[in-house]
Amino acid sequence: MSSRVWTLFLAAVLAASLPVLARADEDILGNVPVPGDPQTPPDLVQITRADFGACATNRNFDELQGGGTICNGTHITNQYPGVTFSVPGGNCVICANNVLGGIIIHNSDPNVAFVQQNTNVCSANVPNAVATFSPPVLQVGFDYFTSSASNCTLRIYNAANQLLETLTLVGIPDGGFGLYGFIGLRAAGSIIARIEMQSRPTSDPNNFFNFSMDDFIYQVSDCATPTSAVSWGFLKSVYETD
Ligand SMILES: [Ca+2]
Ligand SMILES: [Ca+2]
Repeated sequence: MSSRVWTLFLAAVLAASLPVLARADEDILGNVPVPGDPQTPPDLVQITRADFGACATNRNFDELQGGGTICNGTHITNQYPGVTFSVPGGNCVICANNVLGGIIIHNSDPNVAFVQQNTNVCSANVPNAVATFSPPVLQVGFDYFTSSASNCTLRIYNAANQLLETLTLVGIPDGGFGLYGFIGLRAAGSIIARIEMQSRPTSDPNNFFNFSMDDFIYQVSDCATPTSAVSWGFLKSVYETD
């Protein structure tokens, strides 16, 4: 290797190892807002599945009748108290899918929730799947399974339909199909009334891709811990005989 080539090589290695500076248009989570997505304070906090407590509700979709990619399995809509799922704007649906669930590795089997967003399976490229909470929740998240070179976006709205936060992540290889990861956000209070879920190819932000989600988890508020007085009251009620 000549000295000039060696110098260029070292410069390339150095450039690759330099920290990436935050862009001015990044929010506090390091996400670059999508054009047209206003960022309304206050920002929410990115969380992992470990940040959910024992009182959280997890929907694994595994009790539903699973089907194939054309959504001949159960359509996921209003089966669950507290949360309603929909795909506004066309005939795209969310459905229990055990074919994809069998191919994908990092999901709870048999089913994933397959989210139609693309004209290869439904009528229109629709931008969002929606989950609406009643009552509003403190935090929400889910495992996502996208095509390769695609991302997953989670948008949070309050009951006044104000956009509170947008988080976009790219997963890591699932090994069975595409990319997977967990995406979740926590608010300062129980104000999350609606979320939008979306996957786009990283090369074309104006297109939308079908994706899957699983183990959709939400928590209305911080989980209460029993006090000693409650425990004592419970013990008394159990042991008192007079
Ligand atoms: Ca699987
Ligand atoms: Ca599942």
